Amino acid sequence: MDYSDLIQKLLNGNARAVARLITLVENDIVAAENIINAIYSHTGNAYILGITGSPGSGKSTFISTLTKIYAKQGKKIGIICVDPTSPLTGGALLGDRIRMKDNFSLKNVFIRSMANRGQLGGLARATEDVVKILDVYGCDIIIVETVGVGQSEVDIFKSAHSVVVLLVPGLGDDIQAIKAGIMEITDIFVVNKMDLSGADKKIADIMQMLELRMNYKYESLKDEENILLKSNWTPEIVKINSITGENFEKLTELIDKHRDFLSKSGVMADYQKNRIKSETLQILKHKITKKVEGLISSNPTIDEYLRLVMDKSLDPYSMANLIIKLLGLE
Ligand SMILES: Nc1nc2c(ncn2[C@@H]2O[C@H](COP(=O)(O)OP(=O)(O)OP(=O)(O)O)[C@@H](O)[C@H]2O)c(=O)[nH]1
Ligand SMILES: [Mg+2]
Repeated sequence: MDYSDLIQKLLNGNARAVARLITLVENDIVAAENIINAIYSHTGNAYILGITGSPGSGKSTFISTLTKIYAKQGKKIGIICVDPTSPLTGGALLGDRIRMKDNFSLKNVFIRSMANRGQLGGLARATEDVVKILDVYGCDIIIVETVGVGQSEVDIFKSAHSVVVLLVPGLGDDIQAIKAGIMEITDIFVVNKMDLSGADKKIADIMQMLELRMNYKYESLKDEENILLKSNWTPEIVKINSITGENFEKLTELIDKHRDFLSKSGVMADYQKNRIKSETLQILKHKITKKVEGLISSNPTIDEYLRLVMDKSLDPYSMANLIIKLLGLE
């Protein structure tokens, strides 16, 4: 199919074309390939913010307040709500919230929800593509919000320039919950709901946790995931109130500070290389899996191997090695 008309509209800033293209890259990996191929040279202008926090920590409130600040500065904002656990959409609700508050116009704001509807090539792959479309659409800032914790989030955030994690006063559980994976890639810790008691205690807890982690995180992380850490960015901590907007000035300063850091320290190039590598790996995984699945489902040699494994004259590892040979991947 020819997407040049849609892509031209995208380049002209047509929001309906954005929505159509996003649906295409989400549902059709061949379309995704063609579309990304056509728009890739126009990408690279947006600043990508990854935002996460446990349920109820105030992500939606936070994003709507932050979005309004950026929109007031004349920026165009893209928001992608990624919820791997739910087929439901949070984007409509967020849109309502942003609209509701002060009758704010959504003219320069594009919101999209994504859930794991068995996205071909994975949710992280689809999210990467949506980010690129919003980038080409002309978004200055792209906010990627994820719900939940775990590897899927880490994968999704590999494309973010700055990662912001929301915590709330009280309960130590939220720190526990985000320990794995996300902690190491967090650039700014935000203690939301500073109006509640215990905000300063939470800041102290975060500092303590960071100190503990500093000691061994270098060994525990793979080299390529380590670039930002190695380059001496100490995660910042700030307390805010997302309802009133208190301390948001400080927060946006910290985001700018991290952005400056990335460009001035020369980390950006390494970072970009790392990002392309991990993205390509995702694509390769998908393509190779497809190839292998195709081969396994319709190949007499494989049937023969299967029989051998069933007879116990071959084991599954050896069979896998034979398949790798068959694919010429040795
Ligand atoms: N007191 C106080 N309440 C807040 C603040 N920010 C958000 N809230 C409230 O916290 C509740 C949850 O906020 P949401 O923005 O829906 O949180 P969320 O993280 O998006 O929640 P989920 O989408 O369910 O994961 C709402 O009742 C908000 O009004 C804050 O700074 N102070
Ligand atoms: Mg929410």
